[in-house]
Amino acid sequence: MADLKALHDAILTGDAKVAKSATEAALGEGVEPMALVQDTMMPAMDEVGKRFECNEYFVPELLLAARAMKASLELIRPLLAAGGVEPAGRVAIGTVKGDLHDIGKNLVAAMLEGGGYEVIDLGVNVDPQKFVAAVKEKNARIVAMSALLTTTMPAMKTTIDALRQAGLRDQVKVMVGGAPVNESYAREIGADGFSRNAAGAVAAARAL
Ligand code: B12
Repeated sequence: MADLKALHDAILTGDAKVAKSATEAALGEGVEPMALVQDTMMPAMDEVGKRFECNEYFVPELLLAARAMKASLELIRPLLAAGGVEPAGRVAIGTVKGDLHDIGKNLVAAMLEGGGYEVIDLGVNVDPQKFVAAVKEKNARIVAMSALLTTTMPAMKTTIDALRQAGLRDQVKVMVGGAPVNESYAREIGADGFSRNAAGAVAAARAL
């Protein structure tokens, strides 16, 4: 049976090597890639966050855990993206200005690719004008923004305002997400869609 606890603990302790081998083993045994992310890896990251909150972990431990999570996701991403069929539209995705968290954003990007979307990944710390440029120059039909910090959530609204000022708000749908973001905040800032997780992001994009 797949040793999911080994994967969980490898992320928790920031052991990228074990995270990778445990992921390979679990996938080899037929564990569903998305189930691995949601039932094993995300809970490990949540535990990392809790330890950080109570000063048991500090930034170096966060970085190590993120590295282990990424090592595992490198194996999972292509599997998520492999399901794609016909191009469903072009999405410009990025983590908003001031924010460097990209694990969730990368997962959402992979799921959207798997859902048939062409994804333009603008990276992290994305200036509102860069989102505007992606809509103008690359003709993105959906802008997807991620924020993991309460202090960077307002940058989502700033970006929506920038799209409006550029006269582009009517030709693009805006989708937001990230741990501190919820449905009512999405509505409050004038976004068109929200999802709590990567799996729901595809459904949210379709609904738009
Ligand atoms: C790993 C991590 C880091 C890593 C990030 C590495 C990387 N490359 O991403 C590093 C070490 C860089 C980091 C730095 C910091 N971090 Co940090 N970090 C985390 C941690 C532990 C995990 C985040 C993560 O990757 N989760 C796993 C992914 C898969 O989940 P997710 O991002 O939530 O994404 C899912 C959904 O939210 C959703 N989603 C995400 N984006 C989008 C977008 C769309 C469009 C949609 C539809 C859905 C969607 O789908 C995803 C998949 O299901 C969290 C704690 C936590 N549990 O969230 C703290 C946390 C977010 N960090 C925190 C803090 C405070 C910081 C620092 C300020 C610490 C410091 N003192 O320097 C810095 C800020 C740096 C910056 N300017 O961004 C706090 C934020 C508190 C707050 N209320 O704002 C948290 C909550 C920890 C805590 N409990 O205190 N961090």
